[in-house]
Amino acid sequence: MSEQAFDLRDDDRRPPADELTGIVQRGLRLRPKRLPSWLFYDERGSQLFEAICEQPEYYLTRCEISLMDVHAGEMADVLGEDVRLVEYGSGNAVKTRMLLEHLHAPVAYVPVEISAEPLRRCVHALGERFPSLPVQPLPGDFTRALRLPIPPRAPRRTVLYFPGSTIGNFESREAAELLRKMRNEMGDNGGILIGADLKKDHAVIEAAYNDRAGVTAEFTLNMLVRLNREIGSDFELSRFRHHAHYNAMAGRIETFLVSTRAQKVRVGRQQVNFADDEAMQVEYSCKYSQDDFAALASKAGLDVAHAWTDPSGMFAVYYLVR
Ligand code: AVI
Repeated sequence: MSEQAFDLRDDDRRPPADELTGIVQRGLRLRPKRLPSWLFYDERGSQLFEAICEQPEYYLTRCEISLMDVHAGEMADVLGEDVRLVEYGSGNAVKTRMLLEHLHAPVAYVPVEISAEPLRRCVHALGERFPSLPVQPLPGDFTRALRLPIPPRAPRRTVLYFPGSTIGNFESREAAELLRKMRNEMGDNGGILIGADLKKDHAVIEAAYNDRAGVTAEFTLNMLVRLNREIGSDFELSRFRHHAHYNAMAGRIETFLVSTRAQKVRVGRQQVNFADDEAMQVEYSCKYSQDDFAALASKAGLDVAHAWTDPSGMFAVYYLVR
């Protein structure tokens, strides 16, 4: 199964080393130190993320798929005929296929993806399964304004599909900004079909980010492997550990790389000091109750027209309209 994160930037689109060094140095000057989560997704990081999706504790992917299994037909009815489906990220072929399977006379499918290889794979896979569906790949970063390709015929509406709870990796102000941008792109009659993880028993959420096989820990530490390779930093992997905990007040998993001793790390021409037990923040995964999500959507001028949950009530997909 192939999941894609919003900010995948694998090797074909990585920023030049100088730029990357600057990004990392700036993050390490913040208090607490903080690095952006898109740094996870080099080629190895993307593979590890796929492996996370297979872990028994990581319920998100499984629950969203079972939700689609039950409700994709109903979603397609709500979206109606002649839809142009624009996917943020080139998509987990499984969920996208489940939706496309039910859509009524879709006008086109437009996967938006920053990395060439996942985009190519997606076009190929969907072309084989849906030979008569026009697929119009759009290489690019969906956090920026999109110029959608001219569709082969006039769609009745444009629906932006954003599965996977990737919206949760944005802090709430950024998430509202992204939804506002999506609102512009979907137009007056359009909509947004978006997956978001629900709040639940804290232990269940924490276990999903601390799998027993240690795949998530390897995923987190791989960020340092990537930096050592790409900008020549000298992070010593054995001197950092993965730590993910649920902050109930903020409603999010907060993931850190924690220094296991006082140490100095070289990043470009700078020496960076880490104190013993100092935590560097690398990811947020925000969790929303249905009410929280409606409030977030309303900040972007959007209403929840429909909400579906999986049979175990762990995950939700919302249809947002103006
Ligand atoms: C991509 N995103 C929705 C994942 C999440 O659950 O926040 C990334 C992830 N990080 C650790 N495990 C999974």
